[in-house]
Amino acid sequence: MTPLSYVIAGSEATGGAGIQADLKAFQALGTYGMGTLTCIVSFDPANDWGHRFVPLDPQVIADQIEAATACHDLDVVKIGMLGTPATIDVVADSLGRRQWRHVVLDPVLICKGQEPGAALDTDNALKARMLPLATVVTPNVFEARTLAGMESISTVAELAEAARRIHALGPAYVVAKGGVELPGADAVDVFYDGERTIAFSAPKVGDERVSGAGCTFAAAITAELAKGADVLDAVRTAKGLVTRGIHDRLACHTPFDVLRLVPGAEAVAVTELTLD
Ligand code: PXL
Repeated sequence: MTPLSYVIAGSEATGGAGIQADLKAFQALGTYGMGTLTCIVSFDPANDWGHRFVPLDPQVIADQIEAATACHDLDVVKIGMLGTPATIDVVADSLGRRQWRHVVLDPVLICKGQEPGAALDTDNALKARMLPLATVVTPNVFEARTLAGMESISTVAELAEAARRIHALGPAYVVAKGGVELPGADAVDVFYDGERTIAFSAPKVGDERVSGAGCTFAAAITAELAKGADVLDAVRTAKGLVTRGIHDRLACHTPFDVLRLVPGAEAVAVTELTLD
């Protein structure tokens, strides 16, 4: 049977992040991809590439989810940028209408250009309504800090503590991404499933953040889960693919490069270490 990968996320008009990145990852991993749009982000070249953010009408989001789920037998979904409490409500309600084998949540929190007040409401709604539905959640350091309620995260041990706290909020699997935010030669992600704490590492590729890495990581996990992989194998594959894509990054006129998936490129080897 054809593995089906489904994402509910925003459009990022330059093609680096958002649903554009998700669909590329779905295709690269040999799955049939489909997507529901929640919002449209257009960077503003005249304003330091800040985010111009337009949410879609909640009914339009509900209609898309209805169409996708009626057309295909879906059991795995990735949730990317939602952006407003109203969007979170409609997505949570729609997801709650059926059984999902996996809901992979990339808890995209802040978006430059949004009002901080609105962003706080959105963070709270995400925590209250989406975290309990998620089976896998993939916060970066900033998101892990916010969701876990920690002052700072600057070591792998603190990242592991954040993963444990987030696990207690609902998701069966937490993958907290250290990326370039933690010191050291390697980019370390910490996996926690209530029993095992496992560090996945690969050598850092420079010290700058690359656009699209977080989106591609969660999308790759989703595609592997759609293919029947278990979560640990899916995370390993996703990290190898994303690290390769960071090596193969595309330079552009934004101040940051974007991840690029080159067809046929071999995944980077990932090291695994059980902690505690
Ligand atoms: O990388 C986070 C992200 C996700 N989704 C959309 C985005 C961004 C960042 O720009 O625009 C739509």
